[in-house]
Amino acid sequence: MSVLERITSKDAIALEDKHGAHNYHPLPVVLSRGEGVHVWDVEGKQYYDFLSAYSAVNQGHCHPKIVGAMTAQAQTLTLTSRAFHNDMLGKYEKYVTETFGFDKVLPMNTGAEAVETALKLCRKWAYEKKGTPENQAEIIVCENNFHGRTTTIISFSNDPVARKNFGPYTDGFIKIAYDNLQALETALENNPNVAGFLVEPIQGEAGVYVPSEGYLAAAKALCEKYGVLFIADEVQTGIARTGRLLATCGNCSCADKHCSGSPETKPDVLILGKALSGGAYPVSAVLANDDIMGVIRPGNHGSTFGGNPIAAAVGIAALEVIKEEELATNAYELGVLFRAEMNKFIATCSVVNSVRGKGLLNAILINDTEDSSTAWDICMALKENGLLAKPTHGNIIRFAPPLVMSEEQLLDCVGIICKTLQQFEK
Ligand code: IF1
Repeated sequence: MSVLERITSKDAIALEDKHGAHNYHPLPVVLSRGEGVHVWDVEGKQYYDFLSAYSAVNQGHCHPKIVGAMTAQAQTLTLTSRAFHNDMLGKYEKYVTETFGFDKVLPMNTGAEAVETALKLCRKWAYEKKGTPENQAEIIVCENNFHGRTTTIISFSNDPVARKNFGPYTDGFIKIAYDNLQALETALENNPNVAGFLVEPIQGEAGVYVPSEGYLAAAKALCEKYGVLFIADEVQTGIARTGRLLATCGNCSCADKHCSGSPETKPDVLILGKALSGGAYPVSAVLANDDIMGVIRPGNHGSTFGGNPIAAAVGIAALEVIKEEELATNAYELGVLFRAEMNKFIATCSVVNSVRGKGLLNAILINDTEDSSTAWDICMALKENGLLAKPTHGNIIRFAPPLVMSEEQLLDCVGIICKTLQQFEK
């Protein structure tokens, strides 16, 4: 079969069903084109994308600047491995470290790899800088976390679907309640073997759970007090999604209108992925200062593709787009508008309980049980009405459009969402 041959949605889904592992349950829509905030299915129907590939496509689909950088690099040099230098990596490393305000970056490809890298870095730092006895290092994580799919990462997940029958699991993790400073202090005190605290600034998969005001700053202060690394997983919250370049913006050079730059939340170790490439290519990164990253020496860690020339070119272009188009500011302002409009609607309806989120990472809570199909049915109806979103945890629907949306488009989307929700009023 020629790859250029036209295919119907039904046939495309049948092919996946027959030949692909069943590790996903997608909405039955087959996309073949994307541009900006829109995607089109194989039959030509246009949709607003309200998932953005789980916040990877913040810069919008097929952004010409990112695609241009990728195409030019793909025609010049794609991969050298790290056995040799390439002329793009250093430029990218300078740009990314200056943008986020760290001494060093370690480039990887996927979010899970970057999380693994941060965990290894944290442990090695503990043994070599803190004097933790060999194999005793422990890392504190939060309940209902989502950090990826590797064996080690699922070892500290508490989602039975992601975890069950994949054991034996990796030791060395302590799980505490999210958004609970007392739990963090209890886990830190009287345990000299704690090496770090790994946290999502907003829990995405858990249903866009925004912690209390001041939680991250206080958590960082506790980490400092007990001499452990504060590690932020900004794979989903980073790159302007929550209305600032980072949810934990420190002394970076973001210049975002709504970011006062709060060094009190700046992580010791920052994990990025997804929109670091604008969704064009797998690009992830771990950033830290020299006193931490210095423990990594030749042979300790690596990846065939990490830091490849295409990733470097794409990474620079993707961050330039964020800055040039002031996407953090747009996400902030449209986020305020979206929640205000949804709250107006919620006051008049019984099908939605509440809306929550930050910037353009939001979720609505459907007024039904977690095991009901209501959220899924609403997403199917949204699809019919030209907007794509996906339920998370049964009765929650996440709304995360590309950040290149205009105010007019956002209000159009609010109209579609409210009209659709009205169909579910009893
Ligand atoms: C899937 C969720 C989103 C992440 C954070 C690391 C990673 C992710 C905070 C790993 C990945 C994705 C992966 C995707 C679903 C998705 C997701 F619903 F599961 F939680 F975005 F909301 N840290 N999140 O959110 O990055 O290795 O995938 O590049 O089905 O696994 P990755």
